Amino acid sequence: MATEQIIHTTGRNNCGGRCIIHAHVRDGEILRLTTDTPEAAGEGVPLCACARGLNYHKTFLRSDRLTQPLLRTGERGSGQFRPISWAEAVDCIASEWIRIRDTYGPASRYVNYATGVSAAFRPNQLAKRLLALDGGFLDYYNSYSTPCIEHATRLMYGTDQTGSSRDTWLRSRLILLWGHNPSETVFDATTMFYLRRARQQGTPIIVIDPRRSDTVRALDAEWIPIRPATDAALQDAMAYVIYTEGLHDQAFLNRCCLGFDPEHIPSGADGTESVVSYLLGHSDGVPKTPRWAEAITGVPAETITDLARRFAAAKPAALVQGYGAQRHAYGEQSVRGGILLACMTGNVGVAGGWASGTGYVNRHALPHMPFVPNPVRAQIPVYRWTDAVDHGSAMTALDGVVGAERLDTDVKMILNLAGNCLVNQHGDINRTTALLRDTTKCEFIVCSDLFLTSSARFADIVLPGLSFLECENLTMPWEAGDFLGYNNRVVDPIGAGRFEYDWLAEVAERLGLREAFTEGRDTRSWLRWMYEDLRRKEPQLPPFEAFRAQGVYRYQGDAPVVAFQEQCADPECHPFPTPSGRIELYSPAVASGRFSAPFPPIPRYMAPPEGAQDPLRRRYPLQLIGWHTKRRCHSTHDNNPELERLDPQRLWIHPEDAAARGIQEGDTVEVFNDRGRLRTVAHLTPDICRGVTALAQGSWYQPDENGTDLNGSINVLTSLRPTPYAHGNAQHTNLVEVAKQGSPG
Ligand SMILES: Nc1nc2c(c(=O)[nH]1)N[C@H]1C(S)=C(S)[C@@H](COP(=O)(O)OP(=O)(O)OC[C@H]3O[C@@H](n4cnc5c(=O)[nH]c(N)nc54)[C@H](O)[C@@H]3O)O[C@H]1N2
Ligand SMILES: Nc1nc2c(c(=O)[nH]1)N[C@H]1C(S)=C(S)[C@@H](COP(=O)(O)OP(=O)(O)OC[C@H]3O[C@@H](n4cnc5c(=O)[nH]c(N)nc54)[C@H](O)[C@@H]3O)O[C@H]1N2
Ligand SMILES: [Mo]
Repeated sequence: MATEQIIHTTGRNNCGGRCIIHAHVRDGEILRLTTDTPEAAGEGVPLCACARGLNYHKTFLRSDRLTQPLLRTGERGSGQFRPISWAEAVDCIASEWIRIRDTYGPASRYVNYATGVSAAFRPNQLAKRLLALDGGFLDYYNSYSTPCIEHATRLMYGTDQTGSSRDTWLRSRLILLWGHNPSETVFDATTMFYLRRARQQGTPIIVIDPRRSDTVRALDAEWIPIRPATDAALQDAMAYVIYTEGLHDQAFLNRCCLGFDPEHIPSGADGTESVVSYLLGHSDGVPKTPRWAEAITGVPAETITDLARRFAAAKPAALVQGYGAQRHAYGEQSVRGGILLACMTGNVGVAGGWASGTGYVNRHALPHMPFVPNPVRAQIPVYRWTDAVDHGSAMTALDGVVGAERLDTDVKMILNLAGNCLVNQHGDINRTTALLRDTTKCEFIVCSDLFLTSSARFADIVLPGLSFLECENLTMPWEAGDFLGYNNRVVDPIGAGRFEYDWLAEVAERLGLREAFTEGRDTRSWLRWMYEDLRRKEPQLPPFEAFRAQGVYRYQGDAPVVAFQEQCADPECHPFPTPSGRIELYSPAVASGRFSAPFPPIPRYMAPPEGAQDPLRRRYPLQLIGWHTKRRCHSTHDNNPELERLDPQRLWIHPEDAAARGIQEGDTVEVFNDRGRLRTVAHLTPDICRGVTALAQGSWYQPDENGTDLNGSINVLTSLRPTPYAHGNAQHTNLVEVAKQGSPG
């Protein structure tokens, strides 16, 4: 019998982890996957895989894998295809590519957001490279992850590098995790490592979330339940308590911030718009007291007062934001409110404090391909790609178009490579699929994936890709992970699957661009090229072959980082990179800007559409949020039944809301609003606020003949309404009704 061999590799889907995987292989078969250990990590943070990581082979090496290229034969979306050869597929792609370019112009071509291969050599980026060489394409800005938190952070600090290294939490006296569930939604290896340590040494941790999340349990934390999309009201009331009780750091606000009180409002602006005037009610007659906020948030006034006092008194204290509270209508405002509280308590620029906002810290450069400029300058916000298909040529700056006054064409070709945002992960699936079904709108769609996903079903050509176990790549963790990984090939490719680079090179050949596209390199030589390029900036990296054999490199000897130390100490000599050089609590740019919905110059609560206070609640009384479950990475792993046990797909509903509807634990229920309807199982739990329901995002869309989704796929209920400033996705802001299956409704 052949001996067991261990191949070192790392994950590359879009969970922040990018964990270390040791594949135990014999005779070309994977026996099992193991992962990092504290012993192997030595002084460093262990990069351990979770249940998903240890089940990768059971997700990816399955019999439902796509094995050959497919050409659509039925209506678009019908799922009817016939197998074709790679040569036919490449010919068809090249001829449609040229036809659409020559008929509608290069800007009619679009590469969809896709994170299935979140590595340095990335299918969607490679497609953009080829399109840029061929006259250009319509690009996007933003992500589905962080549009509001990034825009709001940059608005106030002028940069998104607001993070300190996570080891500084060991100096915090109090940690607030705001809309953040890192025990389940993995951001990186370091976050939970340091939160656990902080907790072990006795630091109180408070989680603010509509659900009692895994993080509350894992860290034995306090839980403050809050109605979704009302965070800014809680923040306003905390700010009110801190200010009226004199607990704020006036010296810091005077030195570093713009617009806290009427004295620090820029000249020419209306003094009644300062933060203090708003909090005290000078502008609208409503003081933002804890009682006022209780009615909106559902958090008792006493709890709010107590939280404000504790946060202001514990110096230093860290208010750490996840992305859950910003994936909402007016999601920008919950971010700005968190930053305001960090400033008011002087926790910026302090080890153990936290500037709030994005919290990014990039200590090391990332590997990347050479940059090819895109001749098309216009860009759209990513969440508005469906608008660009429907009526692109009517879109202007008011719709978030940048780089041009307006678009000059609709989108006519979409390449959707290693992603499920064409259907499953985008909002309002019923509207999106109706649009995609119309072949006079978007004329040509190519999808490359491992499975016939709901997105792939809407393609004209479906191509079989290769999973990370079958090909090589360079992997980077999210910002705070401080390591570089390598995908080593573990098993042979399945069927006729190919890595996207190889067929894109053949399309390039048909366009007369092979040499320009490949620069004569194959995948391995590009990976080596990127690595050597990086090594010039990061000389501590080992030689390529040694790195490849290890599968991972952990950076050594990094000093702790504290964001904004210099700026806070002396903002005259070290201004913040904002127009005023100060932290802009009040934004002159916003005050003079134009937005598609009201957007105020200061952090403050705005009642959002489909929020807790929307009169639409008379018809759809329950708020519905999604979250990122441990059971999946977005939609990836949904077809792996072994992981279903970890967190079965079901609707969280409060027992009182369930009783009012005659619903019991385990009942099949229908969840619906004007956009769609889905079926799932009810889970009655006091671990969610009354009036609120929750359903993990990412379940595979499986409609019946009436269009009711049978698999609990939340995006049949979500809206495409963009947020006012970032034009971001508010996929957690929804109003719905729930009924027991079979009951009227
Ligand atoms: N297991 C797993 N980990 C992942 C991913 C995954 O798919 N699976 N995806 C990765 C990616 S790409 C991303 S962008 C991140 C996502 O990271 P996040 O966006 O932070 O994750 P979410 O689960 O959407 O939200 C975090 C928490 O916010 C809560 N929340 C929702 N609405 C509100 C609100 O209005 N107010 C407050 N205070 N809390 C609210 C949710 O209940 C949830 O517990 O996770 C990454 N990590
Ligand atoms: N309602 C709601 N919707 C959301 C979110 C939410 O919180 N709520 N979160 C949003 C966020 S933060 C994000 S980042 C997006 C993520 O959305 P996507 O980027 O679409 O992520 P996945 O759903 O994981 O889709 C990845 C696809 O790539 C495929 N794949 C995996 N590995 C490979 C490979 O090696 N090669 C190829 N060719 N294919 C591969 C998988 O089968 C899967 O179909 O979803 C967004 N959608
Ligand atoms: Mo994301």
